[in-house]
Amino acid sequence: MPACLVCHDPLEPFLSFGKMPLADAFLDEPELAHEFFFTLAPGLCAACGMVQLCERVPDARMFHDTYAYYSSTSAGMRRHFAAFADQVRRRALGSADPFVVEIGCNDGILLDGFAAAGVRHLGVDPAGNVLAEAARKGLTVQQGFFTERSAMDIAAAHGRADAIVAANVVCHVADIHSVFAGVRALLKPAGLFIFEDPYVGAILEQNALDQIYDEHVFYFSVTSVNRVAAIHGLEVVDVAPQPVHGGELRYYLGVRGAHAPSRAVDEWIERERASGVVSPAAYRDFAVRTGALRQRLIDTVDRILSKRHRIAGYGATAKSSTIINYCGFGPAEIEYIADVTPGKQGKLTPGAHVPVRAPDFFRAHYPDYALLFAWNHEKEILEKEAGFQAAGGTWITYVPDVKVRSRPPGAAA
Ligand code: JHZ
Ligand code: ZN
Repeated sequence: MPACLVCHDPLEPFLSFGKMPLADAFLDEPELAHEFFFTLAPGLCAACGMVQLCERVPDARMFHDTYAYYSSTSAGMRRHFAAFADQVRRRALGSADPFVVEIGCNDGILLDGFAAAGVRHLGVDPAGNVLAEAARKGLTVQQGFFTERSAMDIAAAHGRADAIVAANVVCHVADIHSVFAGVRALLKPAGLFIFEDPYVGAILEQNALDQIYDEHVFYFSVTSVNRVAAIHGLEVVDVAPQPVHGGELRYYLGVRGAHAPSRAVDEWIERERASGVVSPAAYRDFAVRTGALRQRLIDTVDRILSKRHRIAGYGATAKSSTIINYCGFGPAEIEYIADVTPGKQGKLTPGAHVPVRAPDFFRAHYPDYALLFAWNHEKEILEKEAGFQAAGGTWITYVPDVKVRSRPPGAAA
């Protein structure tokens, strides 16, 4: 029986995807022979409420110098992070010479907002290639994992931080105790630890099973985050929902007693209790619903192919690895996936080995149907690719359910 990474109680798996590849491990032909697989199975810890993967992949296998995801590929996300930086500055950076540390800064999409305002900052990330992009922009960065040890070194070298921030990172780190202990050591007594991650309540509500993959070790709720925080002398003092990545929560944590928690914290915890977000039944239902959703997507694809229509994908997301491999699709079903990331283009997707192509290739080879794997960027992509529908193409989305989009009025038949 696997054990909870937070409290060591037994975990109850509620779903198994079987053997899955690493969601961001795009491959060249010669690499196919030694592709890495692991058992993808999320579970709930009934004792502390933390949802997490039962089998974990070592950090260094996922986060290294050829990391596939560059955060700055979406204009909407650049706006989101500019507003995030503004908010952190207003709420936590009032001292004379404030210092902010970002855990997992990637290409610097969030640090940009601090640097532009002249705020002393440090970004830490193990992935050298994305970090080089941040350094190229003049941001102050350091390569490595954020651990209790490295946090103490940062405090010794730069002083303690007014704010520690992270986006789509804390839920990626199996050694969550090292991260929280590091935060406690590095944060000023009145400082704030502000981070955001996909909200498990949104995953349940939207049947977003493709949020489950190797890098997402944890699926947080306010209840579960507050319990980990308490172990390290921290507490959640505010919570704010964010409309990005399919529904996230931004958590504000302080040293216990340093800030009065807002009413929102209790309200969220009560809502989670009432809606069952921390109870096994909700996850059993999720497994049943998403199993049916998978079948509807397979049937939809089969129906389209039986009419000899062509399907391509859009957005070679980490999420797409889960849905594509879970449905058993390959290049016979999905001809190619268009993606703007240069490092993904020309490669094959993990597990299914669907070729990744540039968006220009999509425009030159429109399929009849395009499966939108970057469904969280729907507005941005549908606007950018308006020509596809105008040329008679049809989008398919699958969150919260399979939807074959009709063409906009006035489009060519
Ligand atoms: P997107 C990654 O997940 C991995 P992914 C990671 N584990 C995580 O938690 C989240 O990010 C935050 C492309 N694209 O953001 C770029 C276009 O081609 O949904 C990306 O490859 N054209 C860290 O991969 C992908 O789609 C566009 O116009 O699921 C989007 O990936 C846009 C907007 C995106 O995250
Ligand atoms: Zn637990």
